[in-house]
Amino acid sequence: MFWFVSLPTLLCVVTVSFSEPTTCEDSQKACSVIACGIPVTNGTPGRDGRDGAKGEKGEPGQGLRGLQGPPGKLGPPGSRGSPGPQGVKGQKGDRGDSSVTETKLANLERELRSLEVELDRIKKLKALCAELQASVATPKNAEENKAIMDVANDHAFLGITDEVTEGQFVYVTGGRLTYSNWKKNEPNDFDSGEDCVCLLKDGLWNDISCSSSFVAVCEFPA
Ligand code: MFB
Ligand code: CA
Ligand code: CA
Repeated sequence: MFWFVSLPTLLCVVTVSFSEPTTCEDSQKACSVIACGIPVTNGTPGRDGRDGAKGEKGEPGQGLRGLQGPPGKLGPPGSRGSPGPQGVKGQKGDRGDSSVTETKLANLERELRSLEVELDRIKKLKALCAELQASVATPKNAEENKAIMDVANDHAFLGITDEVTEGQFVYVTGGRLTYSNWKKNEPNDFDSGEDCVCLLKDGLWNDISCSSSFVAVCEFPA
């Protein structure tokens, strides 16, 4: 055990062996400046020592990782990739609901039959007059309209139809109407099936079904 007592004038270094106990008095015999029994206080700290030699390089520190920065700007689109391998063949689909298709087909067939009947009637009208080297009367002005009305003296078919394009009436001999005398709110393609034209007793026109039964007036070239 070493006792160092720092005094301004004298220092004694006293060494003791661990084999025998040593009292302060014994030490005092060896060094008169030791004062026994007087509590001493620590001396003032000495000056800092010189810096030691540079240490070995330490292991990389495990410091706190910085916060993740914001995402960078979107880079330019990459080049188009090559087509991937062909996919696995899909499972066979469920059987389609053919009922809707069958219904639509039935409606179309019914409409076609109706048009065929209408066309047939027009053809018959044309054929009737054609046999006489005439055509179904088609008034091109009010005077002709009245003349046909007087001859027919009843409802009569005129040689006019919108069979080909609904709402676009043309002469059965070709060409678009240049004169008309429609009744109010006509033509109306009533019940979606009126493609022929009837001259009424009062001289007005109404579009009617081509399967109707009326007389026809044949018009002979002048
Ligand atoms: C309709 C007419 C149609 C038929 C129907 C009986 O007028 O446009 O051609 O004559 O009546 C409401
Ligand atoms: Ca029509
Ligand atoms: Ca009508």
